[in-house]
Amino acid sequence: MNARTGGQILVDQLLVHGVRHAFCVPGESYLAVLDALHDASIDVTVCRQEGGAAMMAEAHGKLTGRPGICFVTRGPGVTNASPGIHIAKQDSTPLIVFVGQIERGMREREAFQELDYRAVFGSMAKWVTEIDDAARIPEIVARAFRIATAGRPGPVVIALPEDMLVETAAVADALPYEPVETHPALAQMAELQKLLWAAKAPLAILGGTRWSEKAVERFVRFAERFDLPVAVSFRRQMLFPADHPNYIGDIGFGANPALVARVKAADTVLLVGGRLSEVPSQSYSLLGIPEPGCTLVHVHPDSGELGRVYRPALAINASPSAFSAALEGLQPPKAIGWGGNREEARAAYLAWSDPAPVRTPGTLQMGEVMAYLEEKLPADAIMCNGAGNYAIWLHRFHRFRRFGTQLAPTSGSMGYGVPAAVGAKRLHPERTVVAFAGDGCFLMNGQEFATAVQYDLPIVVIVVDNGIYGTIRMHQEREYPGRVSGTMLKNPDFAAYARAFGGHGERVERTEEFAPAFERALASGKPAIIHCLIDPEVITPATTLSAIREKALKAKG
Ligand SMILES: Cc1ncc(C[n+]2csc(CCOP(=O)(O)OP(=O)(O)O)c2C)c(N)n1
Ligand SMILES: [Mg+2]
Repeated sequence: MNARTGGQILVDQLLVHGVRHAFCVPGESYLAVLDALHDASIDVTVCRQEGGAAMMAEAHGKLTGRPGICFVTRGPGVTNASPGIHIAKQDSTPLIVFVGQIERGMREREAFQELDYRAVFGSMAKWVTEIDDAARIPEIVARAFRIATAGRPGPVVIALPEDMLVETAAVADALPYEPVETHPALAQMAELQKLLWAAKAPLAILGGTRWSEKAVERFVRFAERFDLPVAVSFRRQMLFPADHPNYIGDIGFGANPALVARVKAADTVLLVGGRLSEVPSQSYSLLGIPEPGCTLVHVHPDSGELGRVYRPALAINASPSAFSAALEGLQPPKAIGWGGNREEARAAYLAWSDPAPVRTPGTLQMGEVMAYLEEKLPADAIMCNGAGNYAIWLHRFHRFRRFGTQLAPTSGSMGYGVPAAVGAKRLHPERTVVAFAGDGCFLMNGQEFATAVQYDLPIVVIVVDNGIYGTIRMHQEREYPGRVSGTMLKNPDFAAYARAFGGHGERVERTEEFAPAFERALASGKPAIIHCLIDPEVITPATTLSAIREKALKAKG
């Protein structure tokens, strides 16, 4: 057996496990890996900041269900990557972050950029380890792939001491990892059928990860056969097609009050893949804790999540994919008696998600922009965003129709949209990729627009600029009306920013300017930014800053 360097062994393991992409910011700590990547059939995307690199890798995890791969240097490199690691944790996304590390013999002296990764990422990652012996790379990397994808997926951090990477070892490659599947038992499916037959007003809520296009198709078929209304969790719209008559909306920030009421009134809730955490549970108000106050069937791939917050009537430890496959064996009741529940819920969703009646102050109507995009965008367009009130336009009015079309952090991490779009376009160059960003959100990782230019990735970034950290200003006006503090922004010309980077830039101040600007952006064939200036008064589609302030002042008397 030939001896290889640690760097070579590591890259060979990535190839064994099917890795085709890696995202990095280089460091002198892992030159041996960069050297091994020189001749490997892995597309390396070099980024401008580790936060961007980790988010791009995380976006790959979301789109493929396989671990996204990121390489960063020690100390400041990996701490910069931490928002991507946190997103993977909260969003249940498989991700492996490799960190170049100081030499083994220098440990514990606080050497240059030395950090204790187990301590720093211990509560954020599923597993944190350091490889001390090049001969153990195949074993440890294979385990990292398993851990990142098993149960509830998440991030793994692996530190690679610099001297270990240049050491040679004669060791065999691992075998390709096989994701561990968890199937529901027949008896559980029979029990589920019994509960559904006894239900008066059931509905399903889909969330989490470990779904696939096939799993979504199977769930759609089940929902049709049972005439079941189906909602999705916060930022999980791609789990059920919004143009399907059984879809009744999402329970995210600012959810449709009619939908919230309907979930509260349901006697049977089938929660598949999600955890119904703070945001989708509307601050833990939808179901009782621990007794949910309805018949809760909870399906989750991690047994530790079952009964963690809510006590289910039936707990099924299975991945959404395996569960959806098993649903094919369920028989609906002969006469389904949900009494028009689904039709009513659907009508409420259609009314709520129609941008036509929305009128806001100012010359740029985002409702009309959304209506245009709905006409214009293909069903497989990938839509990305970070955090901020601007995202409400996308999440309320865009009809996500396919699996694999949404990249949105349930962790609420600002700055995600641009790197997610770059990652998506690298994976699917043939698809339309659009990122929504606020003026605050954009500049958290806007530098990755340079990465889009470097790799010739014509994404379209729609910057919704209201000159404020709007979300926080909204909360501020509610709690401290009229006392504006720490939420104002003075912004650059984002269209000129795009051009300075070698992309296409457009400035839009009026509704009628948007469509031609978007067409020109697409036609340019370049990464593009459409700088949309909206009135800061337009804080949500439904209310204004002044209205929030007045209401709060009145309440304070
Ligand atoms: C990394 C990070 N920092 C801070 C916050 C808190 N936060 C949530 S939304 C928001 C403002 C977003 O501003 P902008 O992108 O301009 O969007 P807007 O709300 O104005 O539409 C802030 C500061 C966060 N969610 N993530
Ligand atoms: Mg803003």
